[in-house]
Amino acid sequence: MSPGFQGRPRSAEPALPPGQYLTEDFPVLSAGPTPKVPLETWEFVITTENGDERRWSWAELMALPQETAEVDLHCVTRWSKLHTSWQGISLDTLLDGLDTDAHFALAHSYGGYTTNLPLDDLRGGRAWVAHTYDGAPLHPEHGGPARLLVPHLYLWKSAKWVRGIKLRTMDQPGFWETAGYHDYGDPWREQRYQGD
Ligand SMILES: Nc1nc2c(c(=O)[nH]1)N[C@H]1C(S)=C(S)[C@@H](COP(=O)(O)O)O[C@H]1N2
Ligand SMILES: [Mo]
Repeated sequence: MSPGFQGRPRSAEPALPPGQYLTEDFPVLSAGPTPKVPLETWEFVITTENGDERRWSWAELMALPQETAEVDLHCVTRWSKLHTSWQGISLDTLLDGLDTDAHFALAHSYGGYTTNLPLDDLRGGRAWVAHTYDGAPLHPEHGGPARLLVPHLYLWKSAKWVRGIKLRTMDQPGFWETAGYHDYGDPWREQRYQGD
């Protein structure tokens, strides 16, 4: 058997989680209208389980170290988009030195959307507050001015128009999790719905 005998060599096939298909465009999935968030009043707040707050204005956030991330996106509605390019601030930077015993995080957005995830999943270079997509300011439909980007979980965990993160000792389900979607949402284990 020579490599490439059947055309495209296997190693060049994109790695997709089970049940996903590849898309080249960037679908918009929003549960409600796109909120208008002026940068002058925009802020991002991390609240610990004790009620302590860390708060950043837009200018303060942009003054933090910026990272570039090239990541694959996996939506629970079965589309995946590979090699997307983002810029933003690592959650490692935002959580650095924070005094907390919490194990859970509840992200909340302008407009009211929420989603929960283990605090550990926001650490380790795996999560960003992203404001730039493909070299341009993130389009409002996709979550601009800034969205959470947690690409190792299904995309509903990447809260658009993110406004803050509440650290919690108890796990509290968010919008889709309350509606029956999986608490964790690992695309590689196909954790779409509760019980998966
Ligand atoms: N604030 C907010 N964030 C959200 C959503 C939403 O409705 N509101 N939808 C989620 C879902 S289900 C998906 S698949 C992705 C879609 O992101 P996109 O519209 O940029 O493709 O955003 C997630 N983040
Ligand atoms: Mo979704």
